[in-house]
Amino acid sequence: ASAATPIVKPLPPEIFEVYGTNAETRWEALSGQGCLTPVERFFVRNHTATPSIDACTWRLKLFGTGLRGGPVEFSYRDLLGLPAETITSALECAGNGRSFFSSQQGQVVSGTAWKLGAIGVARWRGVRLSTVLAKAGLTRHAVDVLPEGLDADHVTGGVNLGKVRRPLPIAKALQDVLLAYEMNGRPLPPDHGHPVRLVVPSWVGISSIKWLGRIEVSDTPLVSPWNTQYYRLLGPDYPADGTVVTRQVVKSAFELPWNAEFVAGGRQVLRGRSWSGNGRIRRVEVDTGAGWRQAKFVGAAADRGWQRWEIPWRSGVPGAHTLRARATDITGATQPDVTPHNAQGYLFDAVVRHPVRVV
Ligand code: MTE
Ligand code: MO
Repeated sequence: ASAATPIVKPLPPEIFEVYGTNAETRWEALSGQGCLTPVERFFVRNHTATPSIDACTWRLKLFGTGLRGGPVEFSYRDLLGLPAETITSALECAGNGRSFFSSQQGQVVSGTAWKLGAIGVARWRGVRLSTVLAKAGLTRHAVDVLPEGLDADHVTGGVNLGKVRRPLPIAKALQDVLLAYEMNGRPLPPDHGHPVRLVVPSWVGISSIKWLGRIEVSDTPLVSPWNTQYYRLLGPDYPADGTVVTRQVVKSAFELPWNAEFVAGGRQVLRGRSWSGNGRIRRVEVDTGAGWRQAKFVGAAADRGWQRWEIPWRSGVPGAHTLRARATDITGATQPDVTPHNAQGYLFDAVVRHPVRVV
């Protein structure tokens, strides 16, 4: 792919909002969709551009001090021959909701100004990372793995940070991480990591390395700019070198455009979705201007996906109105009114004020 087309799939403006090499899903484009995000509507976050990789010549190489022997390689066919597993899991950028630090809290943050569309939920099929690690000769002394992408080096501010890569503690690597080769029942599409990507459930999107090429397995802790410089909570409220970002937080969104229009006095049903890296959603409340009311769940609760919900609303007098949704997950974590500031704008979990117009 050339620099002019960093994303391969079509990006219709009614479905995506595009920022350079990244595209977020418009929430109104999920209205009427089921619990999975179709590939054609799934957000894309590319540090550079989507590479074109031939599954027939592709190899995954594992190496490092956490393995008993030398490097081990797997072909695409090798992976297809190993026991497969299918999971439903959300994939969400750590910076999803970042624009609200500025628009709701008046705070300065760096990074892509996502609204709430840097999330999707898919069915992922592949091989457990634990299976591949065991086959490669994992020792008891391994502490970290470092998956690395085959896309171009990431160059920022004149500095080459090398291949996109981020260490994962061995405990998480062995728990529920998948080497995925299918998304929603089809081979993984180019923009989402063809032929094989990592899917790290409940953790921030940067963990789920696309276009996987190599995995270092180490008996000493590993670092990369994506866990030292980026994807840390930095600022006065945090330790001097920040806190590493891992698990996702609880969020909610309405399946409505910004400034959606409603007819005065009309009766309608408002729909939305809530999700959390801590597990299933327990309760969702909605405020349309007259206090919090409990929303009704639609469909089964998903541990690693999202909870769809709906609530009736009789729109009032003409003018500007604000809709708010607030979710609580199984751990009791509830969306706060304000997210503590961090310089790079990660993990925004505060209740979002969604503007609508009654006409
Ligand atoms: N992996 C590689 N190799 N290169 C990337 O640019 N972006 C990461 C992650 N994996 C990235 C990557 C980030 S920041 C996110 S949020 C997710 O992929 C996005 O996955 P998607 O584009 O399939 O939605
Ligand atoms: Mo991300």
